[in-house]
Amino acid sequence: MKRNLITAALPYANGPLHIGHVAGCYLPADIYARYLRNKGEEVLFVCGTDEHGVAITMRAKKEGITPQQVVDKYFKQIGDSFRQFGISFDHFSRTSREIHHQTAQDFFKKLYDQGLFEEIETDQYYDEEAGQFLADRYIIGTCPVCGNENAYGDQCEKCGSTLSPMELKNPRSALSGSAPVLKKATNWFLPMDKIAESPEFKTYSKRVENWRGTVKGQFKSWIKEGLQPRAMTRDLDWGIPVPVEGAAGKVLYVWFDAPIGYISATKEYFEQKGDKDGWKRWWQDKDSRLIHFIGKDNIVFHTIIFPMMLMEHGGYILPDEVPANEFLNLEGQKLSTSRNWAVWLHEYLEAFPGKNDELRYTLTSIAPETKDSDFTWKDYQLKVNSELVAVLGNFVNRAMVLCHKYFDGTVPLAFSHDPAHTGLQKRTKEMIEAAEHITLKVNEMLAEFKFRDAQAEWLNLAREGNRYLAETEPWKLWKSDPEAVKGILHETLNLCVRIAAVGEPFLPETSSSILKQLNFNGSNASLLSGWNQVEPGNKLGEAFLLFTQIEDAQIEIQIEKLKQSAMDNTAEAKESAPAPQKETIQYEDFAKMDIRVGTILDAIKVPKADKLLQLTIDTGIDVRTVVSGIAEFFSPDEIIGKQVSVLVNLAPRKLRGIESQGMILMAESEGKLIFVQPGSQAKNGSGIS
Ligand code: B3M
Ligand code: ZN
Repeated sequence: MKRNLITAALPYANGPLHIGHVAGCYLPADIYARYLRNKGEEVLFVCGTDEHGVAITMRAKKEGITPQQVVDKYFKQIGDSFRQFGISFDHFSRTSREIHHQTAQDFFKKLYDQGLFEEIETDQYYDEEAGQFLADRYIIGTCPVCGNENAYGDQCEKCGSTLSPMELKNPRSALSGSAPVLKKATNWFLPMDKIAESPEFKTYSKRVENWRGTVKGQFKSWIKEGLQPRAMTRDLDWGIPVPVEGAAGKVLYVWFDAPIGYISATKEYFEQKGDKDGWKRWWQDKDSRLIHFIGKDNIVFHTIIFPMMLMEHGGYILPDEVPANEFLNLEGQKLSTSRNWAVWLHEYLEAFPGKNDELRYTLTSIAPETKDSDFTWKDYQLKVNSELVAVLGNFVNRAMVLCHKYFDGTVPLAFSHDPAHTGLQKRTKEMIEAAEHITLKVNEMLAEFKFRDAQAEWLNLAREGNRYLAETEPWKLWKSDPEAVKGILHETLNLCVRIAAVGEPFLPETSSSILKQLNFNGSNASLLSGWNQVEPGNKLGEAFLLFTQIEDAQIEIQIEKLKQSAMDNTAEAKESAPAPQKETIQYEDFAKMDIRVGTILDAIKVPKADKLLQLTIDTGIDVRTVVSGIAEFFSPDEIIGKQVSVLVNLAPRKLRGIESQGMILMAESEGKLIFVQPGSQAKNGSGIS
């Protein structure tokens, strides 16, 4: 039997997990691991946090804490969320551990000693004020493609172009704001161009043919465009020191060390078990399969760079499958950490306690396996209420309640060969055959990483069950033919077991709730071994509802929360830092201004001027016309009757042919205009000073 080594991308320890991470990587990996375990296969499922790279240092800068504090905080938070959500890692590690530093350094050293790396000197941006080289993300400048003045050295977030720091116009350092200078630095490059030509890589490339479309597509396009040597070391101070002489101040490229994290997590797992060499069976024995679950932005690293590292090192197996997912959107928009446009896993767990499976179900039902997909709260509510509650929960509950009602909560006898029951038995046989067929299909789909289809097919078991009960109507037979009712409910209970067993990878908590109601304790593997699982005479557990309705109010809170984020984002975008104070004036300068309280008597739009309103104002001194640029913020109707502050001795000037005699005082706040008014009603003409 094969060993299955399953990895899930190491999340950066720079922020909490959101549902996009879950749907794209951790949930499918967990489903697959559970599926294989239930089949009785050997599985090792590893993960951990990725604690190096600029992602971490940027976060530290933003939060005003040290990188170490950042990774400690998020290692804990991410690990806690995974545990609470029930992702079944066999081991969850972190790349800051000694065992990982050692493993990554040894790995690098071996490749270095083999003479694999090319030592190349390049010009790198250096911040003289901060006294350090700048990672691509730390260089900001004008995008050569769209002119965005705040493009990063690796990417312009406005137009999406991939950039290199040298392409930016007017580069400046994100650390000090100063213009960086070019300085020569030597780094070690992985000769990807050469490795791509090796027979070993060519052989490996054949595997890619069987992988998902996007994975294959990206792989091929990288190869076609021609691979370039890529630096495996960086001039940074956060990371794993490069273990060779003359490399002071350099660390391993985060994408060199992170995938090695899978190896060190395996090592750590076995070390803790007292089996020091155990990891080798998983990484170095050809009877092991290596399967990487990742999001689509990590494809090149897992299908090209890491395999190249493994094959050049020698002795390692190469990935058998890389089921990468597309992206999940939220309410029609891209998930975004910085814009807080996300459903955070830890917040979900808090807001919906005991509803892990409801989220698992929804996310799998929209798994972005072949294209980007969209999570909406309405859809979540609909799926929980109309599928989990109405189909699955309803079926199991009917089965349980009927058994409690008629058989005092024990498992009834199966059909005997009574000729009177031929028709019923035929119908029962059909139900069992349908269930067997569905089971086969689900398993086939799971083996092919089609989790969304597999889950949808699985729910058909409950649909079969509901149909079976609706057609056989045991409640109508009870008086006339209790033996028939026994047979029907006996098989209904067998179907419940099947639902629990097949559904465990998707909804593990629900599966165990069903088994608890059936008072069953067996392994999932044994439950799948055949149809007949329930024992007549056995006592059932108490009946309880598997799911409850998601109410509108619950969903509205979540939708409101997102709306708030959207509003904060707009306000933030419009908000500019308060303008610096103007130059000092004397009291006499101020005293020259004659500002009075006035009332708007009339307001009309100025034709062909989007921004202007023509106001008629009672200033207490006279009634006059003021033209004001407030039309985008107020409609004429809503301001008539309002008291305002008017600068009355401003020299008149013509706007669109209308003479404006004065100016209304406005406060500008977060992109909005607000009237400056007396705190309570004042007499028109009152002076303001
Ligand atoms: N931390 C990137 C990411 O979260 C990275 C994955 C590492 S897997 C070895 O997208
Ligand atoms: Zn751009």
